[in-house]
Amino acid sequence: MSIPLSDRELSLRFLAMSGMAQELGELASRYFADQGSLNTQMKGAQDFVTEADHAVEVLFRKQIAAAFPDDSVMGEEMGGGGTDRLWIIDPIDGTANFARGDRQWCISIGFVAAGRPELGIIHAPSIGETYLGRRGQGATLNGKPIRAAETRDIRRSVVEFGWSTRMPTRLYIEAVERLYELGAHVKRSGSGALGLAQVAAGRTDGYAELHINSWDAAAALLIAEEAGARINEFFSGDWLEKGNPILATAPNLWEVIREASGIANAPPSAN
Ligand code: LIP
Repeated sequence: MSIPLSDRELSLRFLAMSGMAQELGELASRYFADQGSLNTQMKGAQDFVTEADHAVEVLFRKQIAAAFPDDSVMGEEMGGGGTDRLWIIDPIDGTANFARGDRQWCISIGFVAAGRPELGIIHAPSIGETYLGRRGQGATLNGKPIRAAETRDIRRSVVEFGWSTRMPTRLYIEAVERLYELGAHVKRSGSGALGLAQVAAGRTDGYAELHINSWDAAAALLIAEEAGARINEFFSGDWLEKGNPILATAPNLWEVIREASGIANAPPSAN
């Protein structure tokens, strides 16, 4: 049985996150600025990985080994596994954007203790935004408190619906059509973490995706919840290894968006 982290141990990690993300952001931004030399590979259709993804994750692992040697790391590019003190990183979320010089990308880092996220940071250096959240202590954007939107009318809403080849495109198109028929405006930015952060900041009224990976979502979903958004039970079943469907909405629009998206509140339990 693991010993629960003390408030002081969580605080030390929370205080360290911003500095670590800043250093990682400076490294990523150097690659981003040199698009002509950026080495980009394809993991599958519309699934990109660049040398920056790998370099940022390598540096993050060095940061954690130095600062918190007893903690574990799970990353999109190098894998890893769960203990009770687990860092989850997507080194570049929105890689397709990053690889084309589009500024909508970020570094997403979550910290999980006893199976649930306690801390999260979304650092987007190209757009000058850093989102932070700590369970029970709210969420901020560039140090200022943020809250989910109060929107009540779906015909005034903006909903982001993430897409990937991990799920049938037909299901995606049908869900998007249902939202448009209700009067919502539907968009997609290509970064699930930034999309969830927009819900936390009250700039959009929902983020939905039929499947998303743990490293994309762990930090941003905690931030959205701490900002007062309604979220589905993403952190259930085998979420860490297999991901889950995801939904985060402005509280007044939860039912109508959940219904139209086709995303159940409780994702499928572990297989
Ligand atoms: C992205 C996710 C997004 C999904 C994209 C892609 P990546 O992560 O943030 O939610 O729709 O297909 O998976 O690959 O840029 O780290």
